[in-house]
Amino acid sequence: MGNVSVVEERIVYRTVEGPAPPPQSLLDQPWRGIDWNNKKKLLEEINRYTPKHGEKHLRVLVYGPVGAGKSSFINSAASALYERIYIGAEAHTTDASSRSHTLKYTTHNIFKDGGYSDEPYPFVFNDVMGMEGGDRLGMHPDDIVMVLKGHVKEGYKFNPMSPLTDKDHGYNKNPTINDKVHVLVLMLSADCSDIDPTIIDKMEKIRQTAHDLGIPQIAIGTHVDTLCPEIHKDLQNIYRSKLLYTKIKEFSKAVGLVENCIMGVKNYSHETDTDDNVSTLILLALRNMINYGNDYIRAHAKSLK
Ligand SMILES: Nc1nc2c(ncn2[C@@H]2O[C@H](COP(=O)(O)OP(=O)(O)OP(=O)(O)O)[C@@H](O)[C@H]2O)c(=O)[nH]1
Ligand SMILES: [Mg+2]
Repeated sequence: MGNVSVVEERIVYRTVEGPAPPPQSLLDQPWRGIDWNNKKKLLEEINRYTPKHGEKHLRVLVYGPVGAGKSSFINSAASALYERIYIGAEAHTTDASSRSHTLKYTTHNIFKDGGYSDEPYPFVFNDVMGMEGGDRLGMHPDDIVMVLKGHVKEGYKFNPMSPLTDKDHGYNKNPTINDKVHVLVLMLSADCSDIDPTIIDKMEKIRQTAHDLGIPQIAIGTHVDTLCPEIHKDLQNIYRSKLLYTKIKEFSKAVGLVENCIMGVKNYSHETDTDDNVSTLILLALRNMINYGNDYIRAHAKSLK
């Protein structure tokens, strides 16, 4: 009898209040706090980094699936620092071929004084070919391992069918601290379906090598604006979006990184001028990369030389 009255109560409630409201797409409170007025302080912190342990620069390697936004992120970091749009690393519209557009191993410098100085910042980015599912497509995981250890010469053209060997012209026999990677960044589009399991397998080898070398690893979820309409409407909703919250949990499980090593960004993609909210998230990611890289170099300075 008791159960029946509970059911009746619910029926009465629905009748009086109307249909149940649609599930909210925003959390009441952000699950990660962001100071949206922090841009100036972030710029100061980034400018403060100076190499102290024998390195000329700190090297950040950006890898991930085709079209994730690797080249766009490098351009966005420069745009945020220059406070104007920069389009140096070739980013491309995603086309039907879904093949990687970045084929060569390229180091990108960002220049001081809003890009007007010829003096580069003491951190560089490497853009590599995108990863694809299957054995013979996209960046080979062995090539990324070569990059991590500093064995790949500038301008080397990756070949998915045959990874670099120590016999090749593009092989750097004696890498210095400046050739080696100090921070590994996995770039993933938040606005994509599940990551291809064969790509996850390839990532595992890279992740394990970086782990064995002690290289800090972070993941960046791009395309947050196309994932969630609430983020598209207002980027400050990024850590209130239930969709992104779920996505970051999925990423964390799939790629084996703890949630505080996963950040969301919206890359500059169609804009003709910079925006403080977009730049704040990019600079936060950049500031963390520099701090983690600096910690790593300090701890491993002897073995890196
Ligand atoms: N809306 C939106 N578009 C983005 C974002 N990041 C990148 N894009 C767009 O996504 C497309 C692919 O970006 P790229 O930077 O070329 O991607 P990639 O990872 O370098 O790709 P490959 O070098 O071909 O492997 C471009 O059209 C970019 O403008 C983002 O955060 N939001
Ligand atoms: Mg690219």
